[in-house]
Amino acid sequence: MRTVYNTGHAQHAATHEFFRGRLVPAFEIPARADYILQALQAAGLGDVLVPVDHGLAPLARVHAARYLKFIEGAHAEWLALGGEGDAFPAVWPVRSLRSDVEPASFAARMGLYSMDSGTPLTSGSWTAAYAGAQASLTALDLVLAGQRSAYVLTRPPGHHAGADFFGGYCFINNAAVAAQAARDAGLARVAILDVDYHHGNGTQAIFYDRADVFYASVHGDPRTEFPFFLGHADETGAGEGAGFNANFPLPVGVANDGWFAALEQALARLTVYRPDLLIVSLGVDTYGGDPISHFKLDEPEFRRMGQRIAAFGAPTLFIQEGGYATEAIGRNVVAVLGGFETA
Ligand code: OKP
Ligand code: ZN
Repeated sequence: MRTVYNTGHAQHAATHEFFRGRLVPAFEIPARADYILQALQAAGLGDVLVPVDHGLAPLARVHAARYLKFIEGAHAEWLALGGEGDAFPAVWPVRSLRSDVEPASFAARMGLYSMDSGTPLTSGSWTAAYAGAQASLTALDLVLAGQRSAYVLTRPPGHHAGADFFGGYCFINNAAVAAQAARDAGLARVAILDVDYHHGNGTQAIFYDRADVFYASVHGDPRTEFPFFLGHADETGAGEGAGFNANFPLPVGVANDGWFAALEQALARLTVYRPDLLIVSLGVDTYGGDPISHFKLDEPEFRRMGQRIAAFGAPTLFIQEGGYATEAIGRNVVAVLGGFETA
């Protein structure tokens, strides 16, 4: 399997994030991708390619133009106002406040275009996130050209980013950009299988009223787990998209067989859907050793995951999302991809 590697990922390098009212060392760090790259190369998984620039237009197919413009220039605005280091939002347009009028204030726009205070916006966030979307589009091209699969090694992740907001460490929704590009290339049905520990609220929301992109997710129950405000089982799609969204929230502590039982249910839905392309939002933060997540998957289960996804039988684009047990992330990702390859 070929990998497209976001060589610009390290431009997004936050040192700290807000957690329980304090700045703590960031979890979503460049070393994550370094470990994955090392493990891929040690395993001899396949060629590692660099992204081909497809421009801004494919990003603008899923993100609002004013949002992309804001993210591109946000850190420079922050510095111009005397901000130091990474930028964080502090005020949000919650219920009863207006989000249709774009404020002039930078602080207000930071809140308008974000969902949490846990996502540092750094000097290189835009560069890294933009390159990640390009890597996703480049890998999609490989699959469209007939490859059975491809893997996007990128960070920051994407699945929490909505059409016009960042959050949950995410700025550009790579899976959504790739799914839309696949549709634009003529594929009739695209499925996104999100196996990250966290529900991909951004991906779900982007395609919620559409039947041409099915979103299915197995994740920690939002009653207790981030992103808290989306990801319940009763979210099944709306309008033309009714019946094309499937959530499988699981309680904290779920281990191997409990997780795979939910995966079977998700895949059963996708089997009926018969997608022309399967995009896997590949978070390995379901691992028992993950420092911010609470499932208990053992290392061998990641191989089983890859084998099971291969058995689904669709052309498959893996896109890296979460996974914060940094020293184990490479082994877990390679196990999924290797399991897929040998199945
Ligand atoms: C991104 B992805 C922990 C706070 C958690 C948000 C988690 C985002 C996970 N200190 N903040 O889905 O892996
Ligand atoms: Zn996650």
